[in-house]
Amino acid sequence: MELKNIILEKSEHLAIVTINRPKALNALNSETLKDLDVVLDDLEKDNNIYCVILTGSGEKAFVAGADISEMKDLSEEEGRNFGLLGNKVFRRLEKLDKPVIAAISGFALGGGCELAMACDIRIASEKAKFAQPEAGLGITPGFGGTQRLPRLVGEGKAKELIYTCATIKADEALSIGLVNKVVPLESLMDEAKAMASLIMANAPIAVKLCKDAINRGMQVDIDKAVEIEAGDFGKCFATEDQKEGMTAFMERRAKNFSNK
Ligand code: DAK
Repeated sequence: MELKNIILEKSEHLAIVTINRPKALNALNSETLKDLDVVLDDLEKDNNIYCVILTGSGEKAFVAGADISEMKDLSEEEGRNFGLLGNKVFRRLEKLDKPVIAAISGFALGGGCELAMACDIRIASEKAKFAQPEAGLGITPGFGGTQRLPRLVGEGKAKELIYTCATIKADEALSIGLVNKVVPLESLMDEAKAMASLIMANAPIAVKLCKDAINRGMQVDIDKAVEIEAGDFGKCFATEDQKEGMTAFMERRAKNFSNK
């Protein structure tokens, strides 16, 4: 697997994916999106990985958006292809059968904010800044911003942010529910790893099915959503980890999950 703009590291059950184009503040060009696609192929197949942290290299930016220098002269067809590639990759990330924590050091703008929103959980440093500046560039958010932002922060706030292109700081992002937690920059990765450890202490298949139930259930009405939940709940009873989790509770001993 040869990656040009992404570093993939694995340690025990944790994978850390770092977008690594610091000279362009980690802006997403098509090369980087293709790298991410390859990384997702790998993570999808790797049953030994239970949780993923997605971050940007350097302290200044998580991702400063889609690459404006690449987008500037796109034709309509090229623009559509770029958008299709980005949307395909973001959707794969959102549906990955492992939880993904975005660790956001600095700028998360445009496609960067959208990438963070395609993750399950967002932890921001106190220096992080968020915006959807697309309307100021003559475009609409194209990697899911018009859809995921209102689902996360509500329609009114999403419209305000998208129409005004306002940049907000980490504390405001926390207050509107765009991020889960704000931490000092120095402890960003430690905090992300600590949250990953809490997640990885639980039964991986159950966590995966929780993600599936939440993601699919949020897109349908409540009657269908509880059917989805019941289906995923049922699947747990075909796992060894359900027996182990409940037996360990009854026997008052530590559980030992096997991801089976
Ligand atoms: N693209 C390309 N290069 C970028 C970049 C970006 N988004 N952001 C920064 N850079 C580059 C700068 O050009 C500069 O490169 P050099 O000049 O050194 O070669 C380097 O990174 C450092 O940036 P600055 O010199 O500008 O650093 P400052 O500290 O002065 O400013 C900044 C930092 C983050 C405030 C500023 O760089 C900035 O405003 N960047 C652009 C932020 C932005 O507008 N992002 C949103 C991009 S639009 C679509 C799908 C998705 C999208 C669109 C369509 N389709 C469906 C087709 C998504 C669109 C976006 O994300």
